[in-house]
Amino acid sequence: MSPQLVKILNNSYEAVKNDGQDVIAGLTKNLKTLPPKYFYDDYGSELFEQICELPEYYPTRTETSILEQYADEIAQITGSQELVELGSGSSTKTRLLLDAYQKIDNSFTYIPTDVSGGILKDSVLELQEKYPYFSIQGLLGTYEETLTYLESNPQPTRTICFLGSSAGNFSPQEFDNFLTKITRSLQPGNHFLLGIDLHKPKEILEPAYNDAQGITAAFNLNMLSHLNWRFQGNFDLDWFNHKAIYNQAETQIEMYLYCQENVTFSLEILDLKVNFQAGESILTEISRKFDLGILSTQLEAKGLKMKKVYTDPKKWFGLILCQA
Ligand code: AVJ
Repeated sequence: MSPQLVKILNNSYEAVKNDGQDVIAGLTKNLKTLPPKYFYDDYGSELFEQICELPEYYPTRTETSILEQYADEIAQITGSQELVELGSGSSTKTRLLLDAYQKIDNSFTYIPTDVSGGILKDSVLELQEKYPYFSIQGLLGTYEETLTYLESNPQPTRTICFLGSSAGNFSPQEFDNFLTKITRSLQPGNHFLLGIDLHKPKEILEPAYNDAQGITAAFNLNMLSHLNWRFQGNFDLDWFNHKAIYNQAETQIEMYLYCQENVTFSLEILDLKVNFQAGESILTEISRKFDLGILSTQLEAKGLKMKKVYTDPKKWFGLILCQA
């Protein structure tokens, strides 16, 4: 058993002081935006788990099928004694990797990391029962905080995995910065396993983000509830509508919350008032769809050598194994 189930990375003075500055920056822009990390309070993480089960939402299912086929090979190639997962959520798919590593070696450390404390603690407890010989240490914090921590705690056989195409939330510039931080968190020989969503027709993409049951809509709107409790806000969710569109030119899904009235809301803790015109929107998420060729050039440029690319028969999703 690890001494601490979950180590809290985001309670330093700097982290607390900076909390919400990104909300202020996003909501005071001409075209309003909010960072996707605010989807994931405990309820939002639960809604995301439900999204993963939706008939229209193909990514989780497709990535799982790839992992079912190749987890053993990935465990063998990497031979890692430590697996760090960024944005681990419930760690459901990761169990396929953990099972594979368990076949090789019991002295193994799994480090799930997330911004949502509830789901992280629950999954650490569950995993400790399922993998009694593993050492399991949760890290609560943002990607930034986690990668900074990892950089100062190097490990000779580390693998960092980043599944589910969460990398699709980054703008190209943010993705570039993120990859720089990944390489700093890896020693030469360490591995990086990246799951990414690939190009596909709009007719598949748009329903995946506008599901018939309205779970994605609830997930999108929940960001405003999260801001309400976190920053003492008074957003009225009834004024907002969810809509996701596929931007063909940028090859990305864009998720919006449209405000239907002229209204003003405030976030007391941030000392912020926000005016909306009827029809004005907030961009809450981009979900980029990748091209394997372009991505491989980008990874290699960062010193991440592509060792294997796994995909499904329809080439809807990719799992890239790189070595630093
Ligand atoms: C967790 C960022 C990979 O972009 O598909 C799912 C989030 N948003 N449905 C995605 C999401 C709406 C998801 N990622």
